[in-house]
Amino acid sequence: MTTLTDKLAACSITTDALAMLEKAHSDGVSTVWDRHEAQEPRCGYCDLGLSCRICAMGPCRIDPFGEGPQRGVCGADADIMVARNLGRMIAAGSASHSDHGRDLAETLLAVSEGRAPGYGIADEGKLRALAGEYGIAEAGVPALEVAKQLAEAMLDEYGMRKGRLQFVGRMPPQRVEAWGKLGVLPRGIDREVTEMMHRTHMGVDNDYVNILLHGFRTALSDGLGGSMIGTEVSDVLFGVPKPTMSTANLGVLDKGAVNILLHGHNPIVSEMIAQAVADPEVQAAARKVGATGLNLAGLCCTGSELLMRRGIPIAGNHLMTELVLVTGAVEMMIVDYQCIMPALTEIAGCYHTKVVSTSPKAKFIGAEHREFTPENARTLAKEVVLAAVANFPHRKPGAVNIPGTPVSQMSGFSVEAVLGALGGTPQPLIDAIVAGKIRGAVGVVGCNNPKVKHDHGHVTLTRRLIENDVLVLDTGCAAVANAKAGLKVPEAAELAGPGLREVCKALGIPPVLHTGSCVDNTRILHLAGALAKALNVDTAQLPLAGAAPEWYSEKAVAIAFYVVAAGITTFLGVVPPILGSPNIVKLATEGLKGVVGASFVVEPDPTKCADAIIGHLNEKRRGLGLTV
Ligand code: SF4
Ligand code: MSK
Repeated sequence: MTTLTDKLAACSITTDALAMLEKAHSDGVSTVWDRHEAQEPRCGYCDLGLSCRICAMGPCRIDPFGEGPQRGVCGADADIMVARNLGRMIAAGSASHSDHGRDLAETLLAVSEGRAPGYGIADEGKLRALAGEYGIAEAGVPALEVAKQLAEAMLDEYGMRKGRLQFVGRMPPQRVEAWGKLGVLPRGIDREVTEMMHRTHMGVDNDYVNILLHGFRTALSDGLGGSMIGTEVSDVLFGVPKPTMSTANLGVLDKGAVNILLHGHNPIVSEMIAQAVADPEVQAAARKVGATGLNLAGLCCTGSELLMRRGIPIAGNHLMTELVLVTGAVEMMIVDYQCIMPALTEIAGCYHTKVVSTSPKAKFIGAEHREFTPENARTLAKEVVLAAVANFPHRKPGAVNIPGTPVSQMSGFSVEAVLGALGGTPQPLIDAIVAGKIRGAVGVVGCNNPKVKHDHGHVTLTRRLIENDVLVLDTGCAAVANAKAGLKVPEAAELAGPGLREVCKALGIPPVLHTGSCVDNTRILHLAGALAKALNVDTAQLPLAGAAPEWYSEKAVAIAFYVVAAGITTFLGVVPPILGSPNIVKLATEGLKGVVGASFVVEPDPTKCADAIIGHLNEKRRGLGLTV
């Protein structure tokens, strides 16, 4: 008979999660795992991508066993249905990241026009370098004027009518030429997303290959457009991340302090909250209510943004966002957008936690809405933080349980920091790869998903890769998992194979480099482009791979598509809803190799996945004439 302990143990590999799952059970709080279980058995048609509700002649489904209907009412077959569904996932993911990037470009514009008190240009060097990339004359021009021109040029890229996105130039000419021949060079960001929605309307693009090609174009408008703008403008406004020490897991909460959690993706609000917390008046208010002070911690990707730039500790990733509330020690959770489960307000209501939403795009029933704009952010941040302080006396002391001891981590590996650690050029990395000390590099990215034991995929895969001399760059929720497992301190070099260990020790870096949040996967893309250019080869020739062992989000689908479009084979731990179309499965896993020089591999077992990645890196090494 399965006991409760066995049942909970199957949910997560992390001790803080398990402790809070037990507490949730005794507190009568249901979590994402309970809701996941309640959804079983899942709809087999949807799982295979064989259901469609795009129009009112439907909903329709296709029988995968060939006995029932083989076409929807409009005549769509399995290939069209799967391609349309996948295309819409890519469009939604690209739109999410890119809209985040737009908010940053608009904030940069507001700063340049003097409308954003509290914000400023944190890195003028980066601002001027970006202006140079955009062909904006900046020498002798005041920084705010440069910022205005750059923000306008970036915002123009959203609705651009002709040409191609500026950051395409970061990729090697061989790759750009291949995209040109395929007709997938990304044009305006909004244009590609809109076109995907158009093509997947009933009766428009009825060729599954043509839909998926536009999927690449849409995803590239995210990777070399909206997401990359998000990353680069965040660096200009808040600083380019540098290697910084911090901590991770639920132990970062402080029993004596007013605990404020920042959750979501966009640093615009969280940076202002971080400033407000440092205000002496706010600190004095906290002491007045009996707290020792204020304690800020991050969750998910907003957490990564704060961690990378300010060293603010991170409490957890996607599946920890409910469990952190179960500690009973959180006065306030401030959210922006994306990956914020609608269940959070109900769970917060079981304790004394206030949830504050901040974006007009993301409101929550049960949350207090305080809308942040560039103009009001500084004043509002202080008001919101003072409201968190006022909530401290409402804490129920008997309900508080903060599990675990924080684990140390080193974060902050922007492209600039990686190149800085290498002495300013990618050459030492190239030398280490050529010498076989580093077999290759893999981006381990993406979410958690209750279909996978929490953090098991990320940590098992990453450990095996570094043991085999593979340098890992991680982002988002994968990065939190690896930090909690202790893989992101320089001492973790001892867990790496001999070659990688030697390189890490020489440079004083961990074998797993945190490059940021979900939008910051563009840093990995940028680095891949720089490596390929330095070697005068195509990105597809390099010993690189992408991996998303626990992905759930449409944004992850967009990321996977732009990574594969860049010629980098990507390994997925969760099966995407495409199995209903054998033609699309064949195209994704085999056919694409001849088209973009890369493919998708689905391998749910993280150990087998690591071995498959190592085999793939070896094949790329042989292709370059390197030893294996
Ligand atoms: Fe059915 Fe076609 Fe409408 Fe989809 S688009 S719901 S398959 S009729
Ligand atoms: S937060 S998109 S669960 S990585 Fe970026 Fe994590 Fe995935 Fe959200």
